[in-house]
Amino acid sequence: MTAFNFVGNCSTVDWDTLIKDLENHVPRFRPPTNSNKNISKIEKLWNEVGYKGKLDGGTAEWQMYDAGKCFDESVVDTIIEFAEVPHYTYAWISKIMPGYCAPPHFDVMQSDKEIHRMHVYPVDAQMGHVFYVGDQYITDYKKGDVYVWTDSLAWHAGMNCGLTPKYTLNIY
Ligand SMILES: O=C(O)CCC(=O)C(=O)O
Ligand SMILES: [Fe+2]
Repeated sequence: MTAFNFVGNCSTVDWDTLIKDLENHVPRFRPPTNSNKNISKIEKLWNEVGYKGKLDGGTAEWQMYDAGKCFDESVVDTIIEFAEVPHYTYAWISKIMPGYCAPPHFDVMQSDKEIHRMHVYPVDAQMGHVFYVGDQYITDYKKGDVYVWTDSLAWHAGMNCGLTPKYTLNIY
């Protein structure tokens, strides 16, 4: 069984404009600093093995641009229609700057509906942009490529050891 399946390339979204326009919005920054006492089990694991958030002088940082706030939700509607998925609950574009990562984790999302976990690449594959789900990696992809995950709770991580910002559209 594979961790995710390729649905196809969705070229009806203006990906270049979407990414460029994110610069006019303020993202949420993750993870919070370690001095926050309510750290999760996963953040404890990160600390144990040596990851540190950027605010604590480390290399873990990813930014989240939420659909409906930082970009138009119609983009997500286009994707789920393209993938023949009935609904979504959450969607954001993650951005990881060169030298930073989203350490291994799984996302537990609160929803009364079934979660259809997907990810979409808004930019063609670039040198040093790493993303894995379970034991599966994709290195050769085009902007607009849509993937549906087999297990919405799969472990995954992203790392940017390249020279340009790394973007992913995450849908739940
Ligand atoms: O952008 C990435 O590589 C990972 C982002 C991610 O896992 C998340 O936002 O939950
Ligand atoms: Fe995630």
